[in-house]
Parts: sequence; structure tokens; C-alpha cells
Amino acid sequence: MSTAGKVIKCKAAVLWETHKPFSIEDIEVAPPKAHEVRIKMVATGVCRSDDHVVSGSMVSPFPVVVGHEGAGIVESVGEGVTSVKPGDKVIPLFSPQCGKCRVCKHPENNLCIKNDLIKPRGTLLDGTCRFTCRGKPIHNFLGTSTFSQYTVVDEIAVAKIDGASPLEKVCLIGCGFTTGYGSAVKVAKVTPGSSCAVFGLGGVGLSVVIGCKTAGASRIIAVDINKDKFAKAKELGATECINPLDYNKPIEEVLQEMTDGGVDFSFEVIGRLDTMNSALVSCHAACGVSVIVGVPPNAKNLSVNPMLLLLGRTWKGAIFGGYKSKDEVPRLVTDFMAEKFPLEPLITHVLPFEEINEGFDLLRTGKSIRTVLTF
Ligand code: PAD
Ligand code: ZN
Ligand code: ZN
Repeated sequence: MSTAGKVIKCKAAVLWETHKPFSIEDIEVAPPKAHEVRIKMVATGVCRSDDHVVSGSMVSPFPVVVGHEGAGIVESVGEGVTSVKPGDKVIPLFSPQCGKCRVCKHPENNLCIKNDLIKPRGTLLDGTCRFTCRGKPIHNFLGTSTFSQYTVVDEIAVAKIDGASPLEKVCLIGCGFTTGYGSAVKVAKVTPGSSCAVFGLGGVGLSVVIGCKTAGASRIIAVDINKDKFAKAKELGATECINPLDYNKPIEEVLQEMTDGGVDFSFEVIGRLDTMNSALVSCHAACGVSVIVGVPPNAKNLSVNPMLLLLGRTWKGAIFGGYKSKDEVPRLVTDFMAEKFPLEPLITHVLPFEEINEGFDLLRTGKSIRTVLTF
């Protein structure tokens, strides 16, 4: 029996407040309104950005259904939807692409003004949510909310992908992989023969490593305080792995000494102010480029000596690897299917959705790279 046009009762992981576990609840998911799409989720990755909401370092209205690295199948569409239809395999886009705003029209940039990242409303574009639980409206997260058996997204925040793609793998293209890979190949524009330093070897940092290798970097120095991450980093292309805890001087000095004054490209993929500074200083003073990928703690400032930039360094950052999501996500899925890059090494754990709290424990204790939750 078709569920189109009806309220769907299903399970979702609701976060009622910060610093609390996810609570698997029975929720109602309203049908999609005009220009919206309701998706049956099949798989979703656990990303540190979701945990930033739990810890309060990323601001979101509560209660909320988080999750933003998912893949699923369209269940029904609202009026006026033309780019996807029921039965299509899709990836929700936490960084949407309206195609009409100043940024969407800019050839190089990607943070569409319709995003819900900068001043989070916790709603869809029309200012309301489609989730209710125990009679209360539940907020959206980044317009995606993938920690639910069903979710509703705006049409500008969903990409149709290859019907043959394995959703329990390509869900990583919804955030971690694309963010890291694009930060190397598209944002930094890593060049053949160059030297790179990657700070933080989680799912996103290791995807930066894959991007640096694809771009032909000759030295990829992986930096992490958890040495258990080094084997995977080497497998994916790191040429050296260093642990800041093994040195009695700042890691930026170690990197400068290792690379004749500093690397060509450095990446901060942790989300800490001190490592953002270290990554900046570890790239070459005159010709280095440093990219911020990690999400910094809310409302915290970094004090930087302008001399660090005056000498010629470039300091930049990007959301979602600089990719225009609706255009590029289907292409990245096609590239994965053509074996242009791997996703499997990033997936260390697969758990049933109901074990979401175990998935977050694995992330917090540094035991996982990516945990994929399946519905
Ligand atoms: P993760 O927690 O899996 O990986 C972080 C890694 O950093 C771990 O291996 C840690 O051991 C390591 N680490 C922690 N502290 C230090 C330190 N002081 N020095 C060196 N290494 C350290 O996270 P992730 O890979 O899922 O995400 C990484 C960051 O990227 C995080 O801040 C997340 O919010 C951000 C992110 N940004 C975007 C974007 O669009 N810019 C998208 C997705 C994630
Ligand atoms: Zn736009
Ligand atoms: Zn993410």
C-alpha cells in the first residue's frame, strides 16, 4: 500500500538536549510539501560534526534529529519536484545547491545561501519541520536529518545517484569522503610532486590523504595523537606518520625541519584552534597553502600574527570540499563505481541503526574511522 501523501510512523534517533545519548523514538514524518522529497533512509555514516551537536560545540535548535551523511531511496515527492522520483537512489545534501543565488552562480564557490549551516534554523526552507515526537515538533539538522528511517528534504538538497550504487558505501559521499577529498583536489588544488601535511586522521582527514595521493603529491605527512590511525593512513597514501606527543617541540617546527621550511599544503581536519594555528605555521611562509576543514568550536576566536600571511601564505577553508553538491555528488558516485577512489577502507564498522550510541562511542574513543548505520 502506498504511503505517499500520508504521515509515516517510524523510528528516529532523537537528541533531546546536549550531552545526552540519542534516544530511539517513535516519530511521525509528515508528507513532503511542494518542492520537497521524502526519503526512506538505507544507510548513514557517523561524522564528528554530528558529535559536535551532542557536545554543544556546534549550535543547533533542540530537540533535533541530526545525521547528515546518508543515502536512501525516494519514497514520495511533493508538488513541482522534477529532479527525482519515487524509487530513485539519492544522497541528501547538507550543503544545498539552489542554482540561482550569487554563490551557486559563482564558478569557484559552493556554499549556497539557502544553507542551514551559518545561522541554523533547524527547519526546511519554508521555516517548518516534518518530524513530530510525543506531540512535539522536532527540528531538522542541516536540512538532512539522516538519523531517521524516513526524512524529508528540500529538492535543492538531494541528488539522484547511480541506481546500481551500494548505498551502505556511497553514503560517505554525502559528507566525509567528499569533504576531505575535495579539500585536497579542489580547494587546495594540490599539485604533483608537492609536500602535504594532514592534521587529524579520522574519516575526513584520511579522505584528504586519498585526495593528496590522487593529485600526485610526493610527500604526505599524516599527523595524529592517536598512533592507531597510522596503519590506515599509510595504506591510503601517507608517506610518513608523526605523533606530536613524541616530540618536545611544537609539531609545526618538526614539519618545517622535515620539509625545507614548510610543506606546500597543510590541512587541519580536527576542529581545534591550536591545531589550526599549527597547520598554518607548518606550511611554507612564502608559498604554502593551509586549508581549514575541521569545524571550530562555536564562537571561539584565534589570534594570529598577520606576518604569517604577509610573507605570502594562503589560508583558506571550505565546506563540503568546495563541491557544488547537486551537480558533483552524482559524478563522485559514478567515479566511485568506476573505481577511481576507494571508500571501503574508511568504513571500519557497520551497525544496525538502533545501535547508534555504540557508533558514537567508537568515534569518541578513537576506535573507528567511519561507522555506517544501516536501517
Ligand atoms: P574524527 O574525530 O574521526 O577525526 C579527528 C582526528 O583528529 C582523530 O583521529 C583524532 O585522534 C585526531 N586528533 C584529535 N586531537 C588532535 C590533536 N590535538 N592533534 C592531532 N590530532 C588530533 O573526525 P572526522 O574525521 O569525522 O571530522 C574531522 C573534522 O572535520 C571535525 O571537526 C568535523 O566536524 C569536520 C568536518 N568538516 C566538514 C566541512 O564541510 N568542512 C565536513 C565534515 C566534517
Ligand atoms: Zn544557491
Ligand atoms: Zn559530516
